[in-house]
Amino acid sequence: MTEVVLLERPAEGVVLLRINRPEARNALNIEVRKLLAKHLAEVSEDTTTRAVVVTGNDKAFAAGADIKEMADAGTIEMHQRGAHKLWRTIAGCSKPVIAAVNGYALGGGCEIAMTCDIIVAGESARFGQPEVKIGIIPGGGGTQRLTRAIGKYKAMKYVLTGDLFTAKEAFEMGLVSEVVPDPEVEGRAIDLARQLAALPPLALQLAKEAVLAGMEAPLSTALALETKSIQILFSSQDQKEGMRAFIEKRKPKFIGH
Ligand code: DAK
Repeated sequence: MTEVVLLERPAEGVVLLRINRPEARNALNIEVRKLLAKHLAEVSEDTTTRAVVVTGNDKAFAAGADIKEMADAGTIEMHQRGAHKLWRTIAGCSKPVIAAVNGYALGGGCEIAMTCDIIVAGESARFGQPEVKIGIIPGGGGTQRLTRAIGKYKAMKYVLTGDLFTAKEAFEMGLVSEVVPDPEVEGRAIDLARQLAALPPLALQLAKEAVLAGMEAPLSTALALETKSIQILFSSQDQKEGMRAFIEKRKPKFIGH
């Protein structure tokens, strides 16, 4: 049987997770969701992995949850399938996660991209939350993360109409970090991951936590969290090494604690 999520190591410290159901536009069936969650939980714990790239293929990052698999499901079955756990695992990954998006990122696919920390999109990528067209609403964070990323009135338009939007529009609205030519998406995401893999992991982890937790908190609480986080880093060897290396005009060698 074909593995529906492939794990590759394209560079030192970098893990690439490739959703691999091209015949179904990478629709997220239970198996894909379980494997993605499993790999992400493992790389979160693995000290040799410093950054993660999640990608699909040239036609689809992921066209959403597998409609054929859920069409006849009832409430209790949907609850027991625990789909919501996947998005939580990605958002909770302690390493930086980069989405490399070519083709369609729709519904649950767009929601996966939005739980990543950085989104690199190809020029022809298409994003959207088209769930209303099949009688549901975004259920993997789309009503909330899209609204926080692009604001109420744009998010409301896309959530209510189900219309798709382009990579350029996504970039202009603040949903995408970078737009590059389609063939360069994966390479650019790996380059970014390699760049992150060379940086002190504790600093990256605390920076990610401060941004994400801060987004949910009042400004004063978020600023206090930031202050505590920077203070904690002064106990790390990587902080001593980074600053000494700067002063001694040499390249730092980070060890991860
Ligand atoms: N599910 C299942 N199969 C899909 C699929 C999907 N989402 N998307 C595409 N496919 C399949 C097609 O059925 C077709 O299969 P065959 O007919 O060859 O067997 C094959 O992939 C190729 O698709 P097309 O022929 O349609 O290819 P096109 O290039 O013409 O169009 C497209 C690509 C992506 C625009 C189109 O396939 C499309 O509109 N797909 C559906 C997009 C969509 O509606 N996505 C939202 C799904 S709902 C939850 C949390 C989250 C969710 C649910 C629950 N809980 C916490 C409970 C998430 C829900 C969703 O994402």
